[in-house]
Amino acid sequence: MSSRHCILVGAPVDSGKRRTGCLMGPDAYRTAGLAAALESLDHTVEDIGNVTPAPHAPDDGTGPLHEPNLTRAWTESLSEAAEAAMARGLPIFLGGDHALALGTVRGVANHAASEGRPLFVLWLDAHSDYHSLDSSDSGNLHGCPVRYFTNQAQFDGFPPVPHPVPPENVCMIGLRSVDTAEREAMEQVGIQRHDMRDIDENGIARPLTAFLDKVAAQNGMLHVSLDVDFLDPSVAPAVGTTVPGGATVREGHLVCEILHDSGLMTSMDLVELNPFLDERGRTAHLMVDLCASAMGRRVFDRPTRSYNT
Ligand code: 6HN
Ligand code: MN
Ligand code: MN
Ligand code: MN
Repeated sequence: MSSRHCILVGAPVDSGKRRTGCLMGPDAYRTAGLAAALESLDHTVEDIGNVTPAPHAPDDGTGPLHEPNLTRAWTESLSEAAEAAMARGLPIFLGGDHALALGTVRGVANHAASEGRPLFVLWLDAHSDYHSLDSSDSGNLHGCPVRYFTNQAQFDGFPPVPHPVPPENVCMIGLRSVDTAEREAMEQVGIQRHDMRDIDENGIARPLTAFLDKVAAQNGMLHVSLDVDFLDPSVAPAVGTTVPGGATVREGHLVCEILHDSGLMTSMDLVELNPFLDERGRTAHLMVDLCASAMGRRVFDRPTRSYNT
């Protein structure tokens, strides 16, 4: 990948679940040296600071959903920020919990449509985040973004998604905690889903490169959403929804290195980091290192598969 203009967009969303702390995520990434890491790879970096939620009525704490008004307000403002940043460079959204993807993917999809190109989404996560507002048992909206941006259910009160991502354009890797309602709903659509067993048996490169081949063949744009809990909790403890048996440090880097070599990634979310749960910043540093790999950090140059030929 040649030099890019990276736009750091702080998205301190903490309304997508009950346990708080993700609001500190953007500053943890800054403290861990994300901008300097990207600059050392010859990218230009612009940190636009933190987005704030659109005006909204306060949540009254009644009803099955946790903070729907605030999450809706984040969806509106992040969607706008994402669309604007896409027009100027490669946005990296510093979360914030995964509810931020309701907004970021909506906005990125608007931009892709304006370019007349299809959008693809790579979802790196222990969870499928495919709940509708009705199917969620927890009422936590960080478990809902994929269902929302693929337009597979009504999200009453949320802004409509003008350019939904087709389910066939979504690839999930790292799954090991999928609720029954999510599994049943996913069986109806063509999302590519790779659980940890799949990765154990086949390796992580194979499903990824198959997906990237598809993105390249359609001249697609690619949004990558990296949830901290994609990684094993032994190496990435700073997340509220740990699930054992996750990706190793090397599997994480390999995904990011292959992403870089593909030259296909056009935007990225770093989500669910809860610095309050971290150990001396190690998870924040690992996420920064993964982002650096996705943006070109490597030990040696190597001949790579060619995409977009
Ligand atoms: N995440 N499926 C669970 C729920 O509450 O809906 C967990 C969601 C986790 C959300 O990974 O961003
Ligand atoms: Mn809350
Ligand atoms: Mn998630
Ligand atoms: Mn997760």
